Amino acid sequence: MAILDILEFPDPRLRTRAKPITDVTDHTRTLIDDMFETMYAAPGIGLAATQVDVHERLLVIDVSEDRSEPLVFINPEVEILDPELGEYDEGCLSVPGFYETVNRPRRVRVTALDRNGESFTRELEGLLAICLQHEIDHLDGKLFVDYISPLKRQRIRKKLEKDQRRRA
Ligand code: QAP
Ligand code: CO
Repeated sequence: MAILDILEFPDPRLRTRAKPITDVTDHTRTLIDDMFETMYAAPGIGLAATQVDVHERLLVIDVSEDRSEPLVFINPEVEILDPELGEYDEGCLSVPGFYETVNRPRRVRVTALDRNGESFTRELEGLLAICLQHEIDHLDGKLFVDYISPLKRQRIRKKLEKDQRRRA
């Protein structure tokens, strides 16, 4: 297993649109294991392949208190079940140190492949529904900061660029 490097905003690679996975192979499963290790180490509740510079439609989530419910979604497709929006203070491993309120549909149905390439469908609500939509956004090159005001986004970009220069 390996801890992977996480791309940080405003890295242009985070804007890449990920491609569907045609075959779920041992290579895919190794990536999944590395993504969980990376997410748990961070620590985070969700990680999309885009964030580790792999542009395939794959994401992992664990919103459980005791980190015991790893969920894998490959080629996820989401359907909004309830147009009602809920607000949540979202963060992101690619935007470290910043949290902003984002509104998203509260209830969704997702169809995806699991780590064995088997299709499944689940109805989600609460933090899991929010997190799934946040991670699918990554696969489409979108970040939660795209939903906030340009002024706030600019402020976050400047601060992170400064941190990144300091570390370089
Ligand atoms: C996405 O985010 C998410 O700023 C997952 O310094 C978050 O795991 C979806 C993290 C909230 C919905 C609601 C963020 C860790 C982790 C930071 C994460 C940080 C360290 C973020
Ligand atoms: Co994120």
